[in-house]
Amino acid sequence: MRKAGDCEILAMGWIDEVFDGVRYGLEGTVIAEKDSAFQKVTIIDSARYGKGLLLDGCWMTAERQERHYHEAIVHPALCSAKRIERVLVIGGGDGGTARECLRHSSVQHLDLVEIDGLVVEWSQQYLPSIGGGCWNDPRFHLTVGDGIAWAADAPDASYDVVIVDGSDPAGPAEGLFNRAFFEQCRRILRQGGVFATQSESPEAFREVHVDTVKLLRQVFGHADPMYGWVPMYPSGWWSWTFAATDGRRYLQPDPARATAVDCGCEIWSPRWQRGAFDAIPAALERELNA
Ligand code: SPD
Repeated sequence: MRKAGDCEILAMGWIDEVFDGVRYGLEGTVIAEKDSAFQKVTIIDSARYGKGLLLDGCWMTAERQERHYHEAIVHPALCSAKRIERVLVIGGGDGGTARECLRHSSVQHLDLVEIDGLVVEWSQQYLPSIGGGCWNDPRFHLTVGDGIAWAADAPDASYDVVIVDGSDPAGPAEGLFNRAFFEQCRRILRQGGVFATQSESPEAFREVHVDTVKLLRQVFGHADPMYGWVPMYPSGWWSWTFAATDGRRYLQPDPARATAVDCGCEIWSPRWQRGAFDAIPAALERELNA
Protein backbone atom coordinates (compact mmCIF):
# COMPACT_ATOMS: atom_id res chain seq x y z
CA MET A 1 0.00 0.00 0.00
CA ARG A 2 1.27 3.53 -0.84
CA LYS A 3 2.17 5.98 1.91
CA ALA A 4 1.40 9.70 2.36
CA GLY A 5 3.96 11.08 4.81
CA ASP A 6 3.85 8.66 7.73
CA CYS A 7 0.36 7.43 6.89
CA GLU A 8 -0.78 4.48 4.87
CA ILE A 9 -3.25 5.33 2.10
CA LEU A 10 -6.29 3.07 2.37
CA ALA A 11 -8.18 4.70 -0.53
CA MET A 12 -7.88 7.81 -2.65
CA GLY A 13 -10.16 9.96 -4.77
CA TRP A 14 -13.37 11.71 -3.79
CA ILE A 15 -14.62 11.25 -0.25
CA ASP A 16 -18.26 12.27 -0.04
CA GLU A 17 -21.01 12.67 2.50
CA VAL A 18 -24.10 11.68 0.53
CA PHE A 19 -27.39 13.08 1.75
CA ASP A 20 -30.79 13.39 0.12
CA GLY A 21 -29.62 13.36 -3.48
CA VAL A 22 -26.57 15.61 -2.97
CA ARG A 23 -22.89 14.78 -2.44
CA TYR A 24 -20.60 16.95 -0.34
CA GLY A 25 -17.07 15.89 -1.09
CA LEU A 26 -13.39 16.50 -0.77
CA GLU A 27 -10.65 15.05 -2.91
CA GLY A 28 -8.12 13.24 -0.78
CA THR A 29 -7.00 9.98 0.75
CA VAL A 30 -8.40 7.80 3.51
CA ILE A 31 -5.54 7.22 5.95
CA ALA A 32 -7.35 5.39 8.79
CA GLU A 33 -10.73 3.73 9.10
CA LYS A 34 -12.23 1.46 11.73
CA ASP A 35 -15.59 0.44 13.15
CA SER A 36 -15.65 1.45 16.80
CA ALA A 37 -18.28 0.12 19.20
CA PHE A 38 -20.50 3.02 18.09
CA GLN A 39 -19.78 4.03 14.51
CA LYS A 40 -17.43 3.96 11.55
CA VAL A 41 -14.57 6.37 12.23
CA THR A 42 -12.64 7.66 9.22
CA ILE A 43 -9.61 9.94 9.00
CA ILE A 44 -8.83 11.53 5.65
CA ASP A 45 -6.11 13.76 4.28
CA SER A 46 -7.22 16.36 1.75
CA ALA A 47 -5.36 19.00 -0.21
CA ARG A 48 -8.02 21.64 0.45
CA TYR A 49 -8.66 21.35 4.21
CA GLY A 50 -5.90 19.09 5.51
CA LYS A 51 -6.68 16.09 7.70
CA GLY A 52 -10.31 15.54 8.64
CA LEU A 53 -12.69 13.27 10.51
CA LEU A 54 -15.90 11.57 9.37
CA LEU A 55 -18.27 9.53 11.56
CA ASP A 56 -20.48 7.04 9.76
CA GLY A 57 -19.63 8.80 6.50
CA CYS A 58 -20.65 12.28 7.75
CA TRP A 59 -18.20 15.17 7.91
CA MET A 60 -17.27 16.25 11.43
CA THR A 61 -14.21 18.44 11.26
CA ALA A 62 -11.00 19.23 9.38
CA GLU A 63 -7.80 21.00 10.28
CA ARG A 64 -8.20 23.99 7.98
CA GLN A 65 -11.86 24.83 8.51
CA GLU A 66 -12.74 23.73 12.01
CA ARG A 67 -12.75 27.30 13.32
CA HIS A 68 -16.00 28.10 11.54
CA TYR A 69 -17.70 25.58 13.78
CA HIS A 70 -15.81 25.68 17.06
CA GLU A 71 -15.62 29.45 17.46
CA ALA A 72 -19.34 29.71 16.69
CA ILE A 73 -20.51 27.14 19.22
CA VAL A 74 -18.26 28.39 22.04
CA HIS A 75 -17.89 32.16 22.23
CA PRO A 76 -21.52 33.32 22.29
CA ALA A 77 -21.95 31.11 25.38
CA LEU A 78 -18.61 31.72 27.09
CA CYS A 79 -18.83 35.49 26.55
CA SER A 80 -22.30 35.78 28.04
CA ALA A 81 -22.90 33.32 30.90
CA LYS A 82 -22.99 35.05 34.27
CA ARG A 83 -20.02 32.99 35.44
CA ILE A 84 -17.88 30.54 33.45
CA GLU A 85 -16.01 28.61 36.14
CA ARG A 86 -17.53 25.21 35.32
CA VAL A 87 -18.14 24.06 31.75
CA LEU A 88 -19.56 20.79 30.42
CA VAL A 89 -18.97 19.72 26.81
CA ILE A 90 -20.95 16.70 25.66
CA GLY A 91 -19.43 15.11 22.54
CA GLY A 92 -16.64 17.18 21.03
CA GLY A 93 -14.13 14.31 21.11
CA ASP A 94 -11.87 16.05 18.58
CA GLY A 95 -11.06 18.65 21.26
CA GLY A 96 -11.86 21.77 19.21
CA THR A 97 -14.72 22.97 21.39
CA ALA A 98 -12.71 22.40 24.58
CA ARG A 99 -9.74 24.24 23.08
CA GLU A 100 -11.84 27.33 22.40
CA CYS A 101 -13.49 27.20 25.87
CA LEU A 102 -10.12 27.00 27.59
CA ARG A 103 -8.98 30.21 25.89
CA HIS A 104 -11.24 31.91 28.47
CA SER A 105 -9.04 32.29 31.53
CA SER A 106 -12.00 32.32 33.95
CA VAL A 107 -12.80 28.69 33.13
CA GLN A 108 -11.57 26.65 36.08
CA HIS A 109 -12.93 23.19 35.31
CA LEU A 110 -14.07 21.69 32.02
CA ASP A 111 -15.64 18.23 31.79
CA LEU A 112 -15.65 16.72 28.30
CA VAL A 113 -17.80 13.61 27.98
CA GLU A 114 -17.31 11.81 24.66
CA ILE A 115 -18.95 8.46 24.03
CA ASP A 116 -16.39 7.13 21.57
CA GLY A 117 -12.83 6.64 22.81
CA LEU A 118 -11.61 6.02 19.27
CA VAL A 119 -12.67 9.55 18.26
CA VAL A 120 -10.51 10.97 21.06
CA GLU A 121 -7.59 8.65 20.34
CA TRP A 122 -7.50 9.34 16.59
CA SER A 123 -8.11 13.07 17.04
CA GLN A 124 -5.07 13.21 19.31
CA GLN A 125 -3.04 11.11 16.88
CA TYR A 126 -4.07 12.54 13.49
CA LEU A 127 -5.64 15.96 14.25
CA PRO A 128 -3.51 17.35 17.11
CA SER A 129 -3.95 20.97 16.04
CA ILE A 130 -7.71 20.79 16.62
CA GLY A 131 -7.52 19.98 20.33
CA GLY A 132 -4.35 22.05 20.63
CA GLY A 133 -3.28 22.28 24.26
CA CYS A 134 -6.61 21.12 25.69
CA TRP A 135 -5.55 17.53 26.30
CA ASN A 136 -2.82 18.60 28.74
CA ASP A 137 -4.57 21.56 30.32
CA PRO A 138 -4.99 20.95 34.08
CA ARG A 139 -8.52 22.38 33.88
CA PHE A 140 -9.56 19.74 31.33
CA HIS A 141 -11.19 16.49 32.51
CA LEU A 142 -11.97 13.82 29.93
CA THR A 143 -14.53 11.08 30.47
CA VAL A 144 -15.12 8.49 27.76
CA GLY A 145 -18.75 7.73 28.42
CA ASP A 146 -22.36 8.55 27.74
CA GLY A 147 -23.04 12.29 27.88
CA ILE A 148 -26.78 11.74 28.29
CA ALA A 149 -26.23 9.67 31.42
CA TRP A 150 -23.64 12.19 32.64
CA ALA A 151 -26.17 15.03 32.40
CA ALA A 152 -28.86 12.92 34.09
CA ASP A 153 -26.50 12.10 36.98
CA ALA A 154 -25.05 15.61 37.46
CA PRO A 155 -26.29 17.58 40.49
CA ASP A 156 -28.71 20.48 40.00
CA ALA A 157 -27.04 23.78 39.09
CA SER A 158 -23.57 22.27 38.74
CA TYR A 159 -22.39 23.98 35.50
CA ASP A 160 -22.22 27.53 34.20
CA VAL A 161 -22.18 26.50 30.56
CA VAL A 162 -23.33 23.30 28.84
CA ILE A 163 -22.26 22.80 25.21
CA VAL A 164 -23.56 19.91 23.12
CA ASP A 165 -21.11 19.22 20.31
CA GLY A 166 -22.62 16.03 18.99
CA SER A 167 -22.95 14.56 15.54
CA ASP A 168 -26.18 14.27 13.57
CA PRO A 169 -29.31 12.82 15.22
CA ALA A 170 -28.78 9.21 14.19
CA GLY A 171 -26.74 6.54 15.93
CA PRO A 172 -25.04 7.54 19.18
CA ALA A 173 -26.10 11.22 18.94
CA GLU A 174 -29.83 10.61 18.52
CA GLY A 175 -30.60 11.16 22.21
CA LEU A 176 -28.90 14.58 22.15
CA PHE A 177 -31.90 16.13 20.41
CA ASN A 178 -34.82 15.19 22.65
CA ARG A 179 -36.84 16.87 25.37
CA ALA A 180 -35.68 14.67 28.25
CA PHE A 181 -32.03 15.47 27.50
CA PHE A 182 -32.63 19.21 27.08
CA GLU A 183 -34.51 19.26 30.40
CA GLN A 184 -31.52 17.69 32.13
CA CYS A 185 -29.23 20.28 30.55
CA ARG A 186 -31.43 23.06 31.88
CA ARG A 187 -31.57 21.49 35.35
CA ILE A 188 -27.79 21.25 35.69
CA LEU A 189 -27.19 24.89 34.71
CA ARG A 190 -26.63 27.46 37.45
CA GLN A 191 -28.62 30.67 37.46
CA GLY A 192 -27.25 32.83 34.64
CA GLY A 193 -25.97 29.72 32.86
CA VAL A 194 -25.97 29.31 29.08
CA PHE A 195 -26.73 26.26 26.92
CA ALA A 196 -25.43 25.82 23.36
CA THR A 197 -25.94 23.07 20.83
CA GLN A 198 -25.17 22.52 17.17
CA SER A 199 -28.61 22.55 15.55
CA GLU A 200 -27.96 21.25 12.04
CA SER A 201 -28.38 22.91 8.66
CA PRO A 202 -31.41 25.11 8.00
CA GLU A 203 -31.22 23.89 4.38
CA ALA A 204 -30.09 20.27 4.34
CA PHE A 205 -31.71 19.26 7.65
CA ARG A 206 -34.42 21.90 7.93
CA GLU A 207 -36.91 19.72 9.81
CA VAL A 208 -34.40 18.69 12.49
CA HIS A 209 -33.30 22.30 12.78
CA VAL A 210 -36.84 23.63 13.23
CA ASP A 211 -37.81 20.87 15.65
CA THR A 212 -34.66 21.46 17.74
CA VAL A 213 -35.19 25.22 18.06
CA LYS A 214 -38.90 24.77 18.88
CA LEU A 215 -38.17 22.13 21.49
CA LEU A 216 -35.53 24.29 23.16
CA ARG A 217 -38.00 27.18 23.23
CA GLN A 218 -40.46 24.95 25.08
CA VAL A 219 -37.86 23.76 27.57
CA PHE A 220 -36.14 27.10 28.28
CA GLY A 221 -38.98 29.48 27.44
CA HIS A 222 -36.85 31.03 24.68
CA ALA A 223 -33.96 29.99 22.39
CA ASP A 224 -32.27 31.64 19.43
CA PRO A 225 -30.60 30.06 16.42
CA MET A 226 -27.45 31.61 15.01
CA TYR A 227 -26.44 30.98 11.39
CA GLY A 228 -23.02 30.58 9.82
CA TRP A 229 -20.99 28.39 7.50
CA VAL A 230 -19.14 25.13 7.77
CA PRO A 231 -18.06 24.66 4.17
CA MET A 232 -17.59 20.87 4.35
CA TYR A 233 -21.03 20.16 5.90
CA PRO A 234 -24.17 19.45 3.85
CA SER A 235 -25.17 22.72 2.13
CA GLY A 236 -22.30 24.50 3.92
CA TRP A 237 -24.90 26.49 5.85
CA TRP A 238 -25.05 25.61 9.54
CA SER A 239 -26.70 26.66 12.79
CA TRP A 240 -26.07 26.70 16.52
CA THR A 241 -28.83 27.39 19.03
CA PHE A 242 -28.47 29.07 22.41
CA ALA A 243 -30.66 29.28 25.48
CA ALA A 244 -30.09 30.45 29.06
CA THR A 245 -31.64 30.05 32.47
CA ASP A 246 -32.56 33.72 32.73
CA GLY A 247 -33.35 35.12 29.30
CA ARG A 248 -31.45 35.85 26.11
CA ARG A 249 -28.13 36.94 27.64
CA TYR A 250 -26.14 35.14 24.88
CA LEU A 251 -27.12 37.93 22.46
CA GLN A 252 -24.82 40.34 24.31
CA PRO A 253 -21.20 39.29 24.73
CA ASP A 254 -19.42 40.76 27.71
CA PRO A 255 -16.97 43.29 26.20
CA ALA A 256 -14.03 42.31 28.44
CA ARG A 257 -14.38 38.59 27.76
CA ALA A 258 -14.87 39.23 24.04
CA THR A 259 -11.77 41.42 23.81
CA ALA A 260 -9.72 38.76 25.55
CA VAL A 261 -10.48 36.15 22.88
CA ASP A 262 -11.49 37.82 19.64
CA CYS A 263 -8.00 38.69 18.41
CA GLY A 264 -7.28 34.95 18.37
CA CYS A 265 -10.42 34.13 16.38
CA GLU A 266 -10.67 33.65 12.64
CA ILE A 267 -14.44 33.88 12.39
CA TRP A 268 -16.07 34.95 15.65
CA SER A 269 -16.29 38.53 16.84
CA PRO A 270 -19.14 40.37 18.57
CA ARG A 271 -19.99 41.93 15.20
CA TRP A 272 -19.98 38.58 13.39
CA GLN A 273 -22.18 37.18 16.14
CA ARG A 274 -24.73 39.99 15.82
CA GLY A 275 -24.99 39.38 12.10
CA ALA A 276 -25.20 35.64 12.56
CA PHE A 277 -28.16 35.86 14.96
CA ASP A 278 -29.82 38.35 12.62
CA ALA A 279 -29.21 36.25 9.51
CA ILE A 280 -32.35 34.22 10.06
CA PRO A 281 -34.14 33.61 6.76
CA ALA A 282 -37.57 35.27 6.68
CA ALA A 283 -39.62 32.14 6.07
CA LEU A 284 -37.75 30.25 8.76
CA GLU A 285 -38.38 33.03 11.25
CA ARG A 286 -42.09 32.88 10.46
CA GLU A 287 -42.08 29.10 10.82
CA LEU A 288 -40.24 29.20 14.13
CA ASN A 289 -42.57 31.87 15.48
CA ALA A 290 -45.80 30.22 14.28
N1 SPD B 1 -23.20 17.11 10.25
C1 SPD B 1 -22.14 17.33 11.15
C2 SPD B 1 -22.52 17.75 12.51
C3 SPD B 1 -21.33 17.63 13.35
C4 SPD B 1 -21.35 18.40 14.57
N2 SPD B 1 -20.22 18.13 15.42
C5 SPD B 1 -18.94 18.28 14.83
C6 SPD B 1 -17.84 18.01 15.77
C7 SPD B 1 -16.85 19.08 15.79
N3 SPD B 1 -16.23 19.21 17.04
